[in-house]
Amino acid sequence: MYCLARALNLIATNGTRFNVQKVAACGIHHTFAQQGSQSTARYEDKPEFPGSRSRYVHKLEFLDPDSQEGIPVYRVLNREGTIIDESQDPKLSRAIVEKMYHDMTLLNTMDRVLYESQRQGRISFYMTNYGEEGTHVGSAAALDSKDLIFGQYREAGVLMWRGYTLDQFMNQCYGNQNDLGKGRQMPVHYGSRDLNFVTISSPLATQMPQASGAAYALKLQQKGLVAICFFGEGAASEGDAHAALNFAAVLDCPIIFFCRNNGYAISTPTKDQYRGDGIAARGRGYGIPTVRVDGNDVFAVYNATKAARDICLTQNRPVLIEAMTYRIGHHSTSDDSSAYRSVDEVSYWDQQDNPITRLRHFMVLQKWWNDDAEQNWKMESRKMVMKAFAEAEGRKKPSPDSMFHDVYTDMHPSLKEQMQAMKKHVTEHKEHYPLEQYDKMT
Ligand SMILES: Cc1ncc(C[n+]2csc(CCOP(=O)(O)OP(=O)(O)O)c2C)c(N)n1
Ligand SMILES: [Mg+2]
Repeated sequence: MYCLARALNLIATNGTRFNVQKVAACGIHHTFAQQGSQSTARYEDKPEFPGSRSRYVHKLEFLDPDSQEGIPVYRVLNREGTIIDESQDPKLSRAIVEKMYHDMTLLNTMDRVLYESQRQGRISFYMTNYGEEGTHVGSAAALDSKDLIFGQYREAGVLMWRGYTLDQFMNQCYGNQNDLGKGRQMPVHYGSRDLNFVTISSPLATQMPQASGAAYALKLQQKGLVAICFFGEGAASEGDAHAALNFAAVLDCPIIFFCRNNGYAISTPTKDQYRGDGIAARGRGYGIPTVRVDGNDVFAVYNATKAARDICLTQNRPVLIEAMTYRIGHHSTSDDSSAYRSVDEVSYWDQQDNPITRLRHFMVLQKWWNDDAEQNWKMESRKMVMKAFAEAEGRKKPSPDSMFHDVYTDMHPSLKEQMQAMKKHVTEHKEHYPLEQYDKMT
């Protein structure tokens, strides 16, 4: 009734030149469609539906994603290590580039040792990062060290860049008394309050809505910081991924969603995961600025992350980066990827499109690196890894009663009772427990 009255009022005051747009917004525009060709044309110009921001068309056409070209892949370095377009050179100092290379290769060496140690039954589980080193180091290098990081699990290089030490990696994987997580997590579930890296959660996409919420908090605090959320293309199929992306977009949160598209979710190849143009194609649907980069090009990842961070802070909105890469290792030590992909496929990425090799080519061209440097670094880095490994293995496990701590600020009486019962039992039957491997009970 209100709309009709308003429309009639407009007719009374303007004759046939009434404000059609306003009337149409009330939902009764059909009543006036015949009032004159001039006004009909005007109000049919633009759909007025809530949330609509396009135009009317008069030809029936479906949007066919298959007829559109895929989103391009941004790249700075070619496979031979040459910068393709000088204007895209991030102009990083020799020290920074050397740190990038050191971290990428150190990660590789650490992976090899820890993978083998799981195979020998010394730790329970491990996940390697082979092939994805460029996505880790390129993104981490472009962040402020106070930016808050939410990882999935295959981002050890990000932590390494931040300063998580070999000792800390090893202590966590061994769950020993020096582990920051006090031995309460599976291996590779790292976390560090000091380094602003939120502890890894196994259930896929757990970190995504948490990261959006944290980014919202960062926005309210106005400290000039962003959150970055790493996730795999497989995790992007979770409902939580949708919630995270949509909330961040609608609430204008300063967050970088960094998707590592490595071709597989365990044994499921991308062609069986989605029908569209990868994860980047979803950015438009959420209204999020998006870029797809060559994840095996550490400079491209660096430039994209740096620019994404600027967008987050200057425009107060999320950005989506899809970094294309390849998981060269098995999914984890619980997986044998030879059951679902060929050796040739894996060795192609390892030999022909490897992020470490590409960066090394660049450094050699700059005369910053050579075979001698490579040999020396290989020996030195392996020594560092083996030292940390041996020390972590030799350390005791946390005391058995430590598992009762940190649940409540003041221990709940029922929990206290359970702790006493456990202590009594273990003390009375100590011949069945390898207590010498554990820190003393309090
Ligand atoms: C909710 C949930 N479902 C299933 C799993 C088992 N799972 C662990 S990793 C993984 C694949 C994830 O693939 P992707 O996100 O692409 O990461 P990638 O391992 O390739 O780095 C699956 C299915 C899980 N951890 N959580
Ligand atoms: Mg994957």
